[in-house]
Amino acid sequence: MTTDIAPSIEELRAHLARANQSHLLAFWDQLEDDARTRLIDDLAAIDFDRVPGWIEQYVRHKPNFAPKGDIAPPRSYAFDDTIWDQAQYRLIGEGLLRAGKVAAFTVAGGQGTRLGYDGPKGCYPGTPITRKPLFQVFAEWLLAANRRWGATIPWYIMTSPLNHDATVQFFESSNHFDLDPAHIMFFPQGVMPSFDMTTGKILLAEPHKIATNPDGHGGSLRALAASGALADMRARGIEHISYFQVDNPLCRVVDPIFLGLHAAAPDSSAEMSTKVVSKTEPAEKVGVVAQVDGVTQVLEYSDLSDELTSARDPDGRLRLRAGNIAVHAISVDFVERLNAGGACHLPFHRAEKKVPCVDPTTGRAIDPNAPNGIKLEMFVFDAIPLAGKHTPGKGSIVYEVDRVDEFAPIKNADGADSPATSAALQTERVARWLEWRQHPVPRRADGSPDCVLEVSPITAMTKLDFQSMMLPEVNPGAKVAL
Ligand code: UD2
Repeated sequence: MTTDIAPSIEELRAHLARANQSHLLAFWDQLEDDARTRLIDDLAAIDFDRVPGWIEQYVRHKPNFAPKGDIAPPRSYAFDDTIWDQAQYRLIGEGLLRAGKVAAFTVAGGQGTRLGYDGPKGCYPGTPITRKPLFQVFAEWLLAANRRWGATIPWYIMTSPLNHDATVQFFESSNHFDLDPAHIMFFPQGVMPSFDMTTGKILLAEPHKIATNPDGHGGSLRALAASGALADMRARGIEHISYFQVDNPLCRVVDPIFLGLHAAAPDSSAEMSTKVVSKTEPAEKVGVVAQVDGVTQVLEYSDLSDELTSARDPDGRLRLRAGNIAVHAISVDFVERLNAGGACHLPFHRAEKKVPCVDPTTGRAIDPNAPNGIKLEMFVFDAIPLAGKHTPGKGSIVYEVDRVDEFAPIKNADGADSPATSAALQTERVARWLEWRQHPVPRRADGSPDCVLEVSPITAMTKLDFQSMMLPEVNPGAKVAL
C-alpha cells in the first residue's frame, strides 16, 4: 500500500526529526491512503527549515513589540487643513482611476470570532435599514466608481481556506452584485501551523491533519504574489492597490485624494500609504501611526504602554492620535519588491488561543477550555517601515480623514465597534451630509439623530454628491434609506 510513497515518507521523517516534529507522523501507520495524502499535503505546505526558529523566537519567548527610540506623531495631510492642495491631488487620483491604474483589494480572511457570526464576515448585514451585506456595500462603491470615472476597477478579495468556498458561493448566488465576474478575483491566504504553548510542538487537529490558522492580513502581501493576482494586476496595467478591511461599511473603496497623495506627494515613496482618523479616547482599540526614530510605522494598541497611549499635547489632544483605520494605498512595484527572491517575510505576532487538537501519544481528542496553543500572524502594516527604504527623503505618507465620514467598523457582537455602534455612525454621517445642505434632521436632547439613515454609494459617494440631490423629509423616528 505504501511502497510508492515510502521513499518520500522516509525523507519526510528525517526532515521532521531534524525540526523536532516527528510526532506529526504518530498515526501514520493507522491512516488510510487518502488520509496519508492529505497529511502529506499539509506537511508539504510547512517550511520546516524555519520551524525551529519560529518556536524559539515566538513560542518559547514572547517577542517584544514595545517601541523603542524616539516616538513622535507622524507628519500627516489632514482633511481639514488648507495648507495643502486637496484639489490637485484629487485630480491626480482621478487620473489614475480613469487610466485604469487602480485595483481594489479587500482582506476578508479573518475568522470573525469576536462578532460571533457563522460565515464570512463580508456576508454580514452591515447597513442599518436595508441590511446589505458588507460585500454588497463595497460592490456598490465599485459600480459607482466605475460609472463616475469611466473605468473598470478590478476587485481582488483575499479569503482564507476556512471561508473561501462560502465567499465565492455567496458572490455567485448574489449575481456578483451586478459587477462583471471577469473583474473579481478571489484567492485564499496562506496558513501557519499552530503550536502547543508548552512544548512548542506543532499541533495535530486530527490524526491526518495539521492544526493551522490563517497567516494574518500581512499574509496578503505574499498571497497576492503566490495566487497570481499580482501578475494579473500587471497584465491589466494596474499600478496601485487600494487595500481595505472587510469590516468597515464606511470605507471609501477607492479615494482619489488618497491615491493622488500616495502617488504624487513630494514626501511619498508611492510605495505604501495609510489613512488615519484622529483618536479621541486612549482606550480605543486602533493602532496608531507614529514615527519611531524618524521611520513611519504602526504601533499596535496592545503593544503601547498606558503612558504613551494617554500622553496629551498642550492643546489637550492625544499626542499619538493618528489612529490606523487599515486603509492603505500600496504600489504593485512595492509588493513585487517585497516578494523578490521568495515569499515576503514580515515579523510574526503571537496570540494565545484555544486550539482543539489530538494528543499525539494517546490519540485522545482535546477540546481545551483555556488557551493551549500559539497562533502566529503577520500584520500588513509591518511593511510600512520598508516603504521608501531606498528613496532618501521619501517614505510612507499619512492622510487623516474625518472619522464620521469613513470609519464605522463592525468587529464585536456588542459594545464598541459593534453592529449597533456602526449603525449609529452610519446614521450620523448621513445626518451631517443632510445638515450640510441645511436640510433639517430631527435630533434628540443628547444630540443624536432621532431617526435611522443609510445611503448607498450609488446614490452618494461623498457629501458633495448631496449638493444637487432632491432630499427627502426626515421625520422623528423615521427610517430613510437613500
Ligand atoms: C485592526 C488593526 C488595528 C486597527 C483596526 C481598525 C490589526 C492587528 N489591528 O484591528 O490596528 O487598525 O483594525 O479597524 O490588524 N484578516 C484576514 N486574514 C487574517 C486576519 C485578518 O484577512 O488572517 C482581515 C479580517 O478579515 C479583517 C481585517 O483583516 O478584514 C482585520 O483583522 P482583525 O479583526 O484581526 O484586526 P483588528 O480589528 O483587531
